[in-house]
Amino acid sequence: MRITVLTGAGISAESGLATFRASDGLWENHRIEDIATPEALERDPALVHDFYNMRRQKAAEVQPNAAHRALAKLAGAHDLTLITQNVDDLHERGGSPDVIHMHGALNSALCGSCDARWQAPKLMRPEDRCPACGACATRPDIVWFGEVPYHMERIWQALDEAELFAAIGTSGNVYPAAGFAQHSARSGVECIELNLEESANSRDFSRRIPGPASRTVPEWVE
Ligand code: BV8
Repeated sequence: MRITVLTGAGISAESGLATFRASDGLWENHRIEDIATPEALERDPALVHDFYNMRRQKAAEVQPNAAHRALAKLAGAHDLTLITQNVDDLHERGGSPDVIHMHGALNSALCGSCDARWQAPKLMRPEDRCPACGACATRPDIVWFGEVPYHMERIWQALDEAELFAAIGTSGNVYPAAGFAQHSARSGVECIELNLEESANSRDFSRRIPGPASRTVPEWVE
């Protein structure tokens, strides 16, 4: 069966990574919408680098949970397209072979000048230089608010061609990801939501499986 899955911060919550809602969308009294923007990097590069250095460090310290591992198992039994809004690498470390990071990845660095990408160091600093062009324009390889998400062509195609769409651990607040269920439903795809609580777009799903992902996802995959 062709299955398309979208995951959000909720799938990594039980591994110990804070979700955006749990932290009230705040970090050191800054709204995340105010840090996760190109303007924030311009205004206060040290603050933005610190925010991502802290999250890169934390993501390296935690382990994938049963939900990540269950999706890796699903990939072995079905034609699965796994799309994640998350920037951690827990899907990969949980065994998923092909993960579409639509909002980028903590372990990747990007040159704002020549678009080169490389493995991000543990700590990125404003004065770092691009290894390819030497410009002092390095940034986390993350899609910020106001920027175009990665791999959208492949994502729209996977949403149209799926026989089943499942959203796991996302509050449905950020677009275009929050519109994926509606998009798939319009193509006649069955949409299910596995989430701890109601999300902003629960009404877009024909079925909901409430509860913690580390229990609901392995049960659903079974
Ligand atoms: C774009 C990387 C154009 C950064 C992120 C007005 C209306 C509509 C849209 C807009 C608007 N104004 C502006 C926009 C566009 C904007 C947007 O949507 N803004 C919002 C605030 C309204 N979007 C953009 O700018 C995007 N770009 O639109 O470009 C375009 C459009 C289409 C096609 C091409 C181009 C780019 C947005 C990307 C921002 N970057 N991440 C970083 O990580 O630092 S967003 C970030 O927050 C996440 O990636 C995710 O996408 C989003 C929400 O996070 P969630 O994953 O849902 O996590 P959250 O904490 O919110 O929820 C967790 C859920 O898990 C909860 O429901 C909870 O109950 C559940 N849960 C908790 N524990 C568990 C659990 N579930 C199961 N088990 C558990 N144990």
